[in-house]
Amino acid sequence: METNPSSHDIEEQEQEQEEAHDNQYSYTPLLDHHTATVTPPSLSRRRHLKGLAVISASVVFLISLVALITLKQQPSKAIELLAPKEEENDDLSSNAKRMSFPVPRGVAEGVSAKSNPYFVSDGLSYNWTNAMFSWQRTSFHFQPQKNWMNGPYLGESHLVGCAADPNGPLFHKGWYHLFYQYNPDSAIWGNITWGHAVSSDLIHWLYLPLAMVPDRWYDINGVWTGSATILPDGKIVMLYTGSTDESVQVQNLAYPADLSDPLLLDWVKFDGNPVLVPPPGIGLKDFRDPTTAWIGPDGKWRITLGSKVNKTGISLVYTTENFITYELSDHYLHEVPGTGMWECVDFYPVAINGSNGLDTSVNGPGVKHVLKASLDDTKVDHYAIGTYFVSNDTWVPDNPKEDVGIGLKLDYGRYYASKTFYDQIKERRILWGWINETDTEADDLAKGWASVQTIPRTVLFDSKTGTNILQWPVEEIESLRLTSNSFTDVVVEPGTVVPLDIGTATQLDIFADFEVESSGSKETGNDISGCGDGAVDRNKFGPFGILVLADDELSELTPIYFCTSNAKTYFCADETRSSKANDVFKQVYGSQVPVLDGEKYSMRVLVDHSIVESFGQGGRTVITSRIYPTKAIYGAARLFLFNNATGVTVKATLKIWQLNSAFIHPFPFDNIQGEVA
Ligand code: DQQ
Repeated sequence: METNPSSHDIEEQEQEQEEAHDNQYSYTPLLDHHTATVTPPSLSRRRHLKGLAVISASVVFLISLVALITLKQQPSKAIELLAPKEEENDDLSSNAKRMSFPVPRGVAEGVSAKSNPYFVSDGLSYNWTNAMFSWQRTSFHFQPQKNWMNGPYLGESHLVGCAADPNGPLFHKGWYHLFYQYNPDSAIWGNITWGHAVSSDLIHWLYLPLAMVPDRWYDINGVWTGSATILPDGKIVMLYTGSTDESVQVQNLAYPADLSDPLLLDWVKFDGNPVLVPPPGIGLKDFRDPTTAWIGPDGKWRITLGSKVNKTGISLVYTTENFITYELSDHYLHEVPGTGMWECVDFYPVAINGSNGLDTSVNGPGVKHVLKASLDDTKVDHYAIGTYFVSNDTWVPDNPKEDVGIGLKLDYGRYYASKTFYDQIKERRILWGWINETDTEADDLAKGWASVQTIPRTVLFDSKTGTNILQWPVEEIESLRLTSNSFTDVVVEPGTVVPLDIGTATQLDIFADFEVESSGSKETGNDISGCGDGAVDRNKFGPFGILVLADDELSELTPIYFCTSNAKTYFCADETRSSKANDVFKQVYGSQVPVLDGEKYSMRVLVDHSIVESFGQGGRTVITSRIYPTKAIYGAARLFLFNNATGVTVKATLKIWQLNSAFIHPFPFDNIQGEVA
């Protein structure tokens, strides 16, 4: 098998960095910012001034007084910056909201334009090097194709492409197909086409020619997101949103030109497009992203798609018998006031008991339905579990307090526009999500690419809790496993960091279980709100976990951790010290995770260069981090355990695999023409 063309540069870098590494560990403990806050740098100066005041004349005393007033203001400013004390909220994104409130880039400037609604750079660009940018490219996550060309920053080779929402995933004649929102010309959103790649195992991918490009009046401003439906006779129907020559959002129909082609290379856009235009009362730019269709007992197919009415997010339902003419249901599938425009709605059944996924049309006893919406206003994917009533095409959440958009998030990290499909071969439902960037557009242009797809994850209903789904990396990822290290019952004392000697730590599959020594007290660790301000926020019971992508000096590190407060456990990822660069957005992400009686605290963490996907308690709570280290890269990246609790010892048991790189290349048409079936 061919090796990745960029791996030579990377190996050289790794060697250099490894030689520089002297293996002498000297660790500074993780900082406790409370201490820093209580003892602000100005305090000793204040004492000094007080002393002067005692022994000096009244003029000096007055000066001291002025100084004292000024100095008194400094600590409170520091506290204001550090303390998140807004309303108690399991959702830690409030940390980000404190930082800035720019208006998200919305429809007018291009839906899905790079738009972290919370990030405003201070304008200071980090001095990125080519080696740093190269290292960020992942090794086993799907990324846009490399286009080789001359570029201003990277010399002779330049990577180009911006990929976003996964579109129309399906399995056909031995191949998994992934389509995705793609700008083939630039690393920022625009000129949206459908990129296309195939894989026989969801891990190794072969890029194919673009599937659909914006070339008709009804999609000239973008071939936007859509979904595939496989009909009972094996035909494939693709419905997608087109942005018309007047930027109106319409739904279009496409189908494969040749169903016998396993690669589905050619797509025909239906002559009668568009098949749906915005109905009365719906904004011309608020009508997008049709789902996979499901069939009801009346033999009619249904689709749903996202919209809004004022600030209420809604999902419209249409029925159809032929995918050409449609009837709008007089009910919304669902609506949630205050959630704004719903994008990329996903709707599918899950079995209440059972380890298989369900095809999209399955319904009946023993089945619940998941409704997911991507909230355009916040760029967050939310879901809820409930019951679907096919008689009037409505869905009701099990718990109205945890309704779509106000309750659970699919992923608490950097993640958006996800979509599932049913894999009829392995009888599982697979979820894809888009990991977008948190650096500046200028940096994306400099490195020449943007965005990554998550590792495909299976989705099941969590029959133990009954309140959430479970997400887990597809089993095929295990084929990348190389050597492993095991550590049993590693004792991590309060306030310590323990190195795990596994060598380079940039491509890993980590399983870690933690047991907390009984404290013998009834305290519940109630002085931290959720994930707090990150892993530096301490109480008697935590936080504890691992530090990924850390350098030996711990000058850069990303803690993935558990934290107990108010008798609840939170699963968290703290990016705040992940990079020395200031022009990237860093956030503390996380949420409550159910830990049932008798369960250990357990996490699985996939590290792939700049992407960290973390699964808490078997995938009940998931956090994807997109981070940009400057030092903890190549051979300098290390893995540690940490326990920042003040009062308990934890025991950690880990199994850690080094992971190989996946083979992700253009399809070798020249070599194996005709041998793809
Ligand atoms: N991305 C597409 C839209 C969708 C959005 C446009 C979500 O169809 O609503 O690129 O990221």
